[in-house]
Order: sequence, then structure tokens, then C-alpha cells
Amino acid sequence: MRLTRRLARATLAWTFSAATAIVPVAAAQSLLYRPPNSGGSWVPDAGVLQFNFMHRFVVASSIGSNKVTNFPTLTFALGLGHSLAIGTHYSTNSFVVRSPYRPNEFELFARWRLGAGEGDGGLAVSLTPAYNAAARSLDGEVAVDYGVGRLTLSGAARGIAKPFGVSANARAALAGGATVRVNDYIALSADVAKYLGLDSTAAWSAGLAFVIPGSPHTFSLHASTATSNSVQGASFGFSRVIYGFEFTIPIHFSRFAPWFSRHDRATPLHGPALSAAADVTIGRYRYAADSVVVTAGQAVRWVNRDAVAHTVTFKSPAVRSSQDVAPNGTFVSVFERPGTYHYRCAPHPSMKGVVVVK
Ligand SMILES: [Cu+2]
Repeated sequence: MRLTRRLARATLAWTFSAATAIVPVAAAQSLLYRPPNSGGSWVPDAGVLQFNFMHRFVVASSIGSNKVTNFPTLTFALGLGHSLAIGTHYSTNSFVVRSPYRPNEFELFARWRLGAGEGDGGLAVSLTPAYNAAARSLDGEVAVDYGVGRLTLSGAARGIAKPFGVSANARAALAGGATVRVNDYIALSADVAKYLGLDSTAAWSAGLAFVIPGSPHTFSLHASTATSNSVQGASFGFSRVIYGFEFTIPIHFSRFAPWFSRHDRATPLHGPALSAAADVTIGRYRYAADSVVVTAGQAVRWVNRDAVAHTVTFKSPAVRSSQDVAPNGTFVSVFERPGTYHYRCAPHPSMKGVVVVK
């Protein structure tokens, strides 16, 4: 009887830890920092493939039988490190090129981000050169975002060689928007964009975005007049309001390591772990000690008491960052050099802490 109970308890514990261990955790592009139509200045971390699925639709009763017309856009962006990414936007029902009608819009882009990281606050600038294959147009965007507290202001200036693919008259477009985080999980956002000197409707969007707790995913429900989110697609509005959602999925290639090795990813508790000079408990989506002070050569140990995985991700590449720290898992790092080391949790950027090494 006792054995059965013990077995049952062990199975339950194993199931729980297995279930939480596979919670995908990543430094993620978040909809809590940009409005629905904004290309934004985000760049995935190196080794992360960001997959954002946006789906908008309109019910065209005039066609009969409440025909639903869909406007899907898939975004893929690969982080190359050094704040660089390459990616694509692919829309299957784009109105960018209507004559000749090319509903399959494919845009290839690169992005380089300068300044603060997403969620850090402060100013960031990104350059996004792009080639729109449907419009056969060289396009590009300079985007700026400024974060202060719960507010992020976004702006973009765009250059488009062949608007709608039909004109050789290059045009500029401007975009601006704002995102307000109601709390750590929910944000409201809106933006507007328009071509300069071109007879076209403005594109706008307004939405509600939220974090899916315990995951790196964010989701937005929104209304907009844009049919795709390429540089061109986000710069003009369709005659009707279309509704939709976006779902953000960061894919960490390192997560697939178990396919190729049988090593356990848990952090072993030995060596410096036993002589950690400071302990930081992680609980309720907070680092219990915002800052700890140690002497060079000493170790700090983090213990995760939450039911979800967290990370200890340092800004400085000179300091070792953690992988996912599973519930009840620990992470230990030795600090060899004096300095002030800021860190945060990659999937929950509002979690922040500092290690001061004397
Ligand atoms: Cu976290």
C-alpha cells in the first residue's frame, strides 16, 4: 500500500516536472512592446527563430453566405547575434499589388537593432532593409521605440521604391503608435501609418495584447485596416476594418538538443553550489533579492520556487547566463571579476535583478 502511494506520488511529481520542464522559455519578441501593425525594432536572440502568426479576417456578407475572407501573414525571423536578424513576411491574401493581382506577398528583410533591448526601457533604433518580391520593390524602415515604465512609444519612417508595385515614384511613409502595459501581463496598443504624397488610405490598428502565463508566447486580439505586415502592407489601409489575432512563438534551437543527446539539462548541484556566497530565491515571478553583493571569486545561487521555469539571463555576455531553471531547480554562477551585472528573466522581462561583485 505504502509502496503504491509512494509510486503514485513519484509519478505525479515526475509528470508535473516533465510538464513544466517543457514549457518553452525564450527571450521572446513580445506583443507587449509594439502595436499590431508596427514592424517594431525587435530582434530575436542568436539561435532563436521567431515565428509570429498573424491572422485577420473580414466577413463579406455581400458575397453571400457570410463568406469569411482571411488575411494570414507569417513572420519568420532568425536571430544571428550582434542584434542582427534576417527574416520574411509572407502573406497569402495581400492587397499590396492589385494590378496585376499578386495576392501572395513575400518580403525578405534584415534588421539591425541599436540601443536598449526589448523590455529594458530607453531608446532603441532599428534599420530594416527589405525586398518585396510581389511589388518587386526595395523598401526599408527606420524604426524607433522609446520605453519608459509601462509605456512604449513607437515610430517609423519608411522608404518604398515602388508603392503597390505599379509606380516608379518612390514614396515615404510614416508610422507612429503607442503601447501601454496595464500590468506585467496585459497591454493596450494602437498605431497609424500613411504614405506621404500618395492618394491612399491610412493604415491603423488597435489591440489588446497579453502574455500567456508560464510561456514565452504573447497573443493579441486586434482590429486593423492593413492586410499584411510588410513595410508596404503596413503603410496603407483597406476600405474595411478587419479583425484578427497574432501569436508569437520563439523557437530556441537549443531546445532540440535532447533529440541529439540524452544528457539531462538539470543544473547539477555540486562544486561551487555548496559554497554559494549568496542565495536568490525566485518566487511569484520575482527575484526575492533584487540585488546581491559578493566578492570576486564567489558564487551566487538562484533557487526557483515557482511552478514555472525562469531564467537568469545577464546583459553582459561575459557572465554565464542560465538555461531554463525548472521548478525547484537551481542555477549557480561564479563571478570572477568585479562589476555590476544586470540580469533578467528571458521569458518574463519584467523580472530583473543585479549582482554587484566587489
Ligand atoms: Cu521568469
